[in-house]
Amino acid sequence: MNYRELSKLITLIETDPLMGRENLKNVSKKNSMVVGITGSPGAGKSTLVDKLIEHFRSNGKTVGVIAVDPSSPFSGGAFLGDRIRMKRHFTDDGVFIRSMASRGSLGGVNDSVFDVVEAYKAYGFDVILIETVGAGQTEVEIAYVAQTVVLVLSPGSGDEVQMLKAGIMEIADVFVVNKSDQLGADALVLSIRAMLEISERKEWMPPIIQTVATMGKGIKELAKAIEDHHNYLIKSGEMEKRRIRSEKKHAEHIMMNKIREIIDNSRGNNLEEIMEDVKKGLCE
Ligand SMILES: Nc1nc2c(ncn2[C@@H]2O[C@H](COP(=O)(O)OP(=O)(O)OP(=O)(O)O)[C@@H](O)[C@H]2O)c(=O)[nH]1
Ligand SMILES: [Mg+2]
Repeated sequence: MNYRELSKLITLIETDPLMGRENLKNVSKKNSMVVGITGSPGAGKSTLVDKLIEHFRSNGKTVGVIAVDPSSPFSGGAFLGDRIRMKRHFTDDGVFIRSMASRGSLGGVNDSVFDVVEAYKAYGFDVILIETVGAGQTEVEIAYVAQTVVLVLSPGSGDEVQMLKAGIMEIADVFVVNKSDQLGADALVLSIRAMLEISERKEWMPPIIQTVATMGKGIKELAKAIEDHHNYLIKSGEMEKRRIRSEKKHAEHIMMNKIREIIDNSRGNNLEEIMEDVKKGLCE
């Protein structure tokens, strides 16, 4: 498969998921490292992704990026921003970047992300980075797609409370305090640490990495934290558990979409008739 074919396959996945999945069946796939980079709008996710690409490339690894464009009103310009920030990698053969809308019908992560990750694995990328905005409840879904979730926070944004509420803090495997050149970074580290101390984590204690993404500071440390977590997942057997959890979520997405489609197209005009259509439709 070359990049053009990969591009086509992704478009197929987005327009006709059934066919897309059919194309991915029985194709050998790489055991890629799948990393979710999430965090509030403007925290510096794209800048970090850009620097991580550079880091992994310099170690000879190929990198596939999925930038999930937020449909949130605060970050309307993000799409263009992402493009510009990562553009310098567009001419690199070992890097593939694809943006996709976050218009997932179930909210949060677009359903197609699951299949696009499979397409990336089939292509054989060593590392897959998925950037999503993690501002709301539904974004915790990234934890089902990625093996390692990196939560990016920045000082002064006051997002921590919001994220705590949404349960995003709990899904983070690695914390990043980006914009550490700005006032309040140390305080933010302390408050994350305090939060972690009272949480019920056992085997893996998420590290807190301070970065200045714009200057490339802390990137090596971040990459190491991601790799450490990856190794932990393998050694502890947690990787296999996460794989199964992800497959279940994927199946849930597929079935929910199918049910929704059947209901939308149902000609039934009462609950029983509609339910009958659902039952029939699911058996087809
Ligand atoms: N001072 C400072 N600015 C930074 C740092 N990292 C990123 N920025 C700036 O913060 C702004 C947002 O950066 P992005 O990388 O686009 O952030 P993002 O999280 O991807 O944003 P969205 O995709 O819109 O949610 C840009 O103007 C960056 O130059 C940092 O470490 N320090
Ligand atoms: Mg971005």
